[in-house]
This record gives sequence, structure tokens and C-alpha cells, in this order.
Amino acid sequence: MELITRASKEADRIAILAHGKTHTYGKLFDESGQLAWLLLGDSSDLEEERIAFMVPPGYDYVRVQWAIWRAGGIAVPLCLTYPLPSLVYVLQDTGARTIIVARQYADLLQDYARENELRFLILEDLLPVAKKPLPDITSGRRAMILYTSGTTNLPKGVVSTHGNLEAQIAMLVEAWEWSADDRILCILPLHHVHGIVNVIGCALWCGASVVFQPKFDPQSVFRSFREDGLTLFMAVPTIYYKLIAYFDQLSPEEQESLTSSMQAFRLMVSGSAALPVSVMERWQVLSGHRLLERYGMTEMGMAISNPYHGERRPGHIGQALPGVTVRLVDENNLVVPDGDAGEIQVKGANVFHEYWKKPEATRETFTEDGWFKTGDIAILDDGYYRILGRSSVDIIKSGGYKISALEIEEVLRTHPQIRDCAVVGIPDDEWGELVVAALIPAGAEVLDTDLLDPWIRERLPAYRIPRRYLVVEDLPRNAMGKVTKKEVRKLF
Ligand code: MCA
Ligand code: AMP
Repeated sequence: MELITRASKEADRIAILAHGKTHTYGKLFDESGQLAWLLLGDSSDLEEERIAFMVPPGYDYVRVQWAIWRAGGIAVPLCLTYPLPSLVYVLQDTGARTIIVARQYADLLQDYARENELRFLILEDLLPVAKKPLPDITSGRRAMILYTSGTTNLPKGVVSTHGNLEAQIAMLVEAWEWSADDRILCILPLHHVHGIVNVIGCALWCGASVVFQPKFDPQSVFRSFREDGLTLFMAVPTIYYKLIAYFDQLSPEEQESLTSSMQAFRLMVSGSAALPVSVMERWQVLSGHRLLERYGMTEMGMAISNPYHGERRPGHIGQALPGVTVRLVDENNLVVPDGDAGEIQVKGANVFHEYWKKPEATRETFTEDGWFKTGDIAILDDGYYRILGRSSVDIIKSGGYKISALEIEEVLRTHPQIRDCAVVGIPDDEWGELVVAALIPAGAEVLDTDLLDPWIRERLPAYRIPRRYLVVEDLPRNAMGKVTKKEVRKLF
């Protein structure tokens, strides 16, 4: 594990600043090792056992992640805002037999863990154990499972090996010229690649520091910009949108002071969803920084990026990153002529290993000669890739999260008053797309959509719930009787 070997050589440098405390690489290395001994118990290697953990962003999150890796386990970070059914899905799908939680999440999962005889570890209660040798972890071993929503109704576990993660990190360190002098703010959720790889992974790989804030909030982000000596910032377009909205209501003096504090940064990056040109332009005026937009996916980390040096072209995602090969193909997997639209397909050491326990889905997502099919449609426009859309209407991107319309529909259809439904994403300046649902009631009774909101919040995390409902007699359908989502969108 090159990430951790490198850290062991940086003992005195500050790795993490969180909750008013600083933590050195030496401390992180020692204490993740101690937790790894505890996780191992009587065994000498966890042999890719899945270890789920629910720990807020900060020093402990990284300590637990490293401990799992150093003991030979597969890290399964749980989303902190998932309701119980979504957590149970991940626990059951991965077959995790051990859950590590910060005390604040103990009540949520304790009963489930007891009923299912899982090993349940509350971080704050753990006692030191005797030192023991740690296993040797080769780069081909599975390291992490992250859940991604796709064209199926249930999320799929994306398995990355240590080698995949190392490739994903190393290419960004090279392309964006990371160094040990960097300091980055982390405000992203840590059950996704953006926060885990691009922010924490890259920083710790090169001896830089990560400043953690538990949750995104514009005021605290700007305070950190002023006070924490940051050099880098990375976020999704919705976050830039929210920061701009906050900035715009400040007094001219406050704005001026913030603008000057942002001069110390060397790079600001946007990704996970299309960056609106208006956001890029406004951000440049208020911060003095031209955002670098890049393109990635849970299954491959980053693949395409605007250049660090050179033109960062609005509305474009740039060129292939070092070590990544990209092509655009038609529906027969044939490369399209220059300037034509095609599906982005990718090859490289960054591309994931498999969907967890879904060999069929894994097979289908690669071509016979090993290209990963992203499902995103793009053109090569004067040397820069530009995304045109996705091959599936059932994938929605909202707030930087990938959301499956089918998954939400499946939940809505279990409501006794709903006979059928169609979920779509509609364009939205702030969220990129807004999740909305057209519903056909089950009976004559009036369907009160205000009551649906609390009902669905018990079943899905807030970022996946519909923000508007429309009750209809029937859904728009084609001649075959299949719902036409494009027409559903028009209803909104
Ligand atoms: C939350 N709200 C929403 C949405 N999400 N409303 C509409 N659409 C949404 N998608 C509502 C909440 O329900 C709540 O309202 C209010 O907004 C505030 O909720 P909160 O959770 O506090 O929102 P927030 O903290 O302001 O969240 C916005 C956010 C968050 C910070 C932009 O969505 C976020 O962290 N996004 C980043 C996701 C990410 O990291 N994606 C990377 C995936 P109410 O009180 O009424 O409920 S990895 C990836 O995509 C690839 C690899 C890549 O390329 O990076
Ligand atoms: P996820 O499954 O959460 O990893 O989301 C990956 C998807 O996010 C990609 O397949 C794209 O559809 C989308 N995406 C990521 N970066 C960008 C970008 N810069 N512009 C447009 N779409 C993006």
C-alpha cells in the first residue's frame, strides 16, 4: 500500500486538521496500526473481509480506513445520512460481519448488529490490544466498495483494488502538480470518490494536509478560506453555486476581504456534474480563479481533465489524464469519426475491478476487448471533450450525487396509494437536476403528496427524494405502452 508506506516517511508533518486539533502522519500511521491489530483479533490477515464504518469526516475516518486496509480488509464507508433501510442494503449486499461506528451512530445500527450477530465496534470504547505483525498487502487486492446508483433499481457495489486507487491518485498528483506544501479543505461526503480519492487520497499521498469540516456550509467554508492557509479547493457545481449565492449577499467590504483571501490558492477544481458556464464565469470574477473542470466516475476515479497549465475551456471537460486511454464509440462499439458524438469508453489502471457479486453486470459494462463503457455521451470539440448527455434517461445527477430514477420509482410503488409512477430529473440552476415524480393514484381517494414526503424520507436519503410531485391520470407512453420519460419531463 504505497499510500501508507509514503505516510510512514512523513512522521512529523501535519496530515489532518479537524475539530480544532492537528494530527501528524506519524500519529496516523501508529494509531491506524493499533486499530488494525484490534481488527485482526486472532487472525493474521482479514483476507478481504468487508468492514463497514460510519464515522464522520475527520481524523478518525482516515484512521479507520487505513486500519481496515492495513489489516487486509475491504473498506465499506457508510453514508452518514442514509436511513436504516439504505444502510441495511449495503450491509447485506457486502456481507459485512463487522461494523465500526462513531458513538453518535451507535443507536441507529446497534439493534440491527445484535439481531444479525455482527461484530459492533464503537470507536470511543475500544481498548488497546497487543502489537502483532500486519499482513503484506499487494496492489491487486480489493480495497474498497462504494455504492453507485445506475440503470438498475438497486445500487451496485463498485470494487476498487489498492492498485486502482493508487493509479487514480497518482494521475491526479501528476496532472494537478500536488506537493507536500499543499493544504486542502474537505467538505465533501466520504462515501464517494470525489472526497475519498481526489481530496484525501491525493493529499495524504504527497504529504500535504487536509482541513476537515464536518459538513458543507458556506459561512464556514469562507472562514476556512480566510484562516486555514489553504492552497486547493475541490467541490461539485452545486457547492460553487451556493458559495456564490452566499457571497453575493455580503457587504462590499466583506466581499473584498474574501476575494483577497482567495489569492493564496493555487487551484480550484469542479467536477461530479456539469459545471454551468455562468457559475464558472461568476466564480472567476469573485475569486480570481478559473475553475478547472474534470470528469470522473465511481468506477474509474478521474479520466478526463482540463489542463493545469493551459486553457481551461468552459463547458468542456478537457483531455485524457496521464495513463488513461479514452475513445468515443457508436452503439456497435466502433470508434466514431472526429467531431461525431459517441459514448466515452475508458481503459487504464484506474478502472475498477468488478461490481461486487454481480459478474453479469461487470461483464456487461466492459466491451469484449476490455473497454469500460461509461454510458456518457461526448464529442471531441477542437481537442477538448464536451459531454452531451447520458445514454440512460434513468440516471439523474443532483447536487453531484448520481441517482437512479428506477430506485425511487421502486420505493414509490410500494406506497399503498400509488399505482404507478415515473421519476425524472429536470434542469435546475442550483442542483443541476431536480428529482421530480409523476404519480398515478391507486384508488379514488385523493393522494396527498405532502404526506408522501415524510414517508419517503424514512426509506431514502434526503438527496434522493423527489422535490416535486404531480398527480396524473396516466403517464405519457409510446406505441408499445412504455413510459416516455422525455414527455414526463415536459409535464413539469
Ligand atoms: C439536499 N437537498 C436537496 C438536494 N439535496 N434539494 C434538492 N435536490 C437535492 N439534490 C435539500 C435538503 O433536503 C435540505 O432541505 C436542504 O437541501 C439542505 O440539505 P443538506 O443535506 O444540508 O444540503 P447541503 O449540505 O447544502 O447539500 C448540498 C451539497 C451536497 C453539499 C451540495 O449535496 C453534497 O455534498 N454533494 C456532493 C456529492 C458528492 O460528493 N458527489 C460526488 C460523487 P430539507 O431540509 O427541505 O430537506 S463521486 C462522483 O460523482 C464522481 C467520481 C466524480 O466525478 O466526482
Ligand atoms: P458517480 O457515479 O457518482 O461516480 O457519477 C459519475 C457521473 O457523473 C459520470 O458518469 C458523469 O455522468 C457525471 N460527471 C462527472 N463529472 C462530470 C462533469 N465534469 N461534467 C458532466 N458530468 C460529469
